[in-house]
Amino acid sequence: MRLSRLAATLAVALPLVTATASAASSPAPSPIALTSVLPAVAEAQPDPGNDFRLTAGTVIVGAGDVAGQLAAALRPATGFALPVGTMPAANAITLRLQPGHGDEGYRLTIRRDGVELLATGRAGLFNGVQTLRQLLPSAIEADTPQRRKWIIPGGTIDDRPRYAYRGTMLDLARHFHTPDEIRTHIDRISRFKINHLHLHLSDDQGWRIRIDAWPRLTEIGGAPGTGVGGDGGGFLTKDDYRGLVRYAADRNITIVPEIDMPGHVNAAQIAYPELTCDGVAPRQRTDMRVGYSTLCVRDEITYRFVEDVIRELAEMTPGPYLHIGGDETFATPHGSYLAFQRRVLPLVEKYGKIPYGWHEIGQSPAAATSVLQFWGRERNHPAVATAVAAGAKVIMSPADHTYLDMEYDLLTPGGLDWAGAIEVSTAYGWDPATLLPGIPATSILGVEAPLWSETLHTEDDIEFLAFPRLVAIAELGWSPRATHDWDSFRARLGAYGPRWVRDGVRFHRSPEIRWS
Ligand code: TNX
Repeated sequence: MRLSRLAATLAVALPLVTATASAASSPAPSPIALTSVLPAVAEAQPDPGNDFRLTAGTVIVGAGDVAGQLAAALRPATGFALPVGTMPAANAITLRLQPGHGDEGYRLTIRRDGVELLATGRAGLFNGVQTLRQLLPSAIEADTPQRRKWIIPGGTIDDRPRYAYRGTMLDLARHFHTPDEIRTHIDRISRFKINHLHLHLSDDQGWRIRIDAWPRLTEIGGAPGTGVGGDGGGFLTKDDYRGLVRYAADRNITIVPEIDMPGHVNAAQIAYPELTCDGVAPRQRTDMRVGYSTLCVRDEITYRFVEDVIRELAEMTPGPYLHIGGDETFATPHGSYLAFQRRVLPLVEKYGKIPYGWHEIGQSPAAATSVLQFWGRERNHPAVATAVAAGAKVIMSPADHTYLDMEYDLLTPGGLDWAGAIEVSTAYGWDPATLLPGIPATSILGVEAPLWSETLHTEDDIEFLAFPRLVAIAELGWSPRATHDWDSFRARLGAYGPRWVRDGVRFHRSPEIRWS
């Protein structure tokens, strides 16, 4: 009942782009506008009256696995067979590779006689399919008159990303989340063309990835009771991790592993007291304080440990980046921090990966070939500017706009508040290109929204804090600057609500949005 009322509201509230089409002609116009997609598409040319209607006879044509993914996504809702073939056909959605659409871009042409999706590669096809899914009504429109169902609005979309890197982070250290929960999260985020998932795999409380050369890291650091407040615990086996890498890749997402060092290492030092300068194991810590632990920068064993960890992580990570943390090292003297980075950043390159770290690594001259993740709230950052001038690249994660673990407001449950309350308009209201003065556009790889897990326990907690704010960050990262418009964004977001309801996503019903 409630669902069908939502659906009815959705159909009425959305602008009827095809309203001018002849009412007498069949099919009836789509209730969805070509421009309603999240994140906003780069270019759209509606062609009212040229809508495509998906029917029991529609076929999907395409050689690769994305055609199968599209069919699998549409079958449950429509109840149609949607066979997948490789021979050209009528009444078809055709996926085809064609050069000229960029690494992740695509062209989608929707006409009465068929739909064609063109892309240079698999990533573009995947992105085009996400767009196509949003152009179909959501399955909850059960009482919509049959003739209005499964209509895709006519026209052409030419779309491509503003930035190559559009990420989010999940902290597995403060509260562990199982591979199943991570897969569900991957499903959710991939709908919005997020293409990197950064996993924060170690911290003071726990160590969450198996390292064969140092097995006690997970035997002790991944034991029950190693979450914040003595909760939970757990870790990923190498098979778990490799499985997640593949699952993510199928959804155009690259996993970015992080081991945080030289600070945030209390769990590692309990497992291996030789990683402290005095050789004494520290006590277990499951509180939320930061900045008190440090590796022993002058000891050679530290670098044997770090190299083993980097080598084993690099071996199971096909993606280009390996994140070595580097934040909040209040227990590491400045000179020691620089000495540490001088040895560790090149180790990442030795194993074929691009060194990536929180922006503090920018203090090191060795960071010139690294990627800095800017998480600050200040807007003038000389060390970041110097590193960028020397060649470093930047990913923008300003805490006061992108931190998904900040509370929405004083009333919503969960989240911290040190970077302020972040409602949807705050997450949306900034520009990665101009946030830091003096950083040239060519040095910015993209955006990432981190989700630290101090206050997260369940999958619902993840979803509540991530959605809808992550979609705001996805749009800043994907859509051209010229399309950014709060009123347009909030209207499209409001119309998306019923899809999250259908998918069982417990999103924050922000009072800033008029939800359908
Ligand atoms: C700061 S931002 C941290 C994390 C905490 C987070 C909580 C950053 C690089 N470090 O250690 O989990 O705040 O919001």
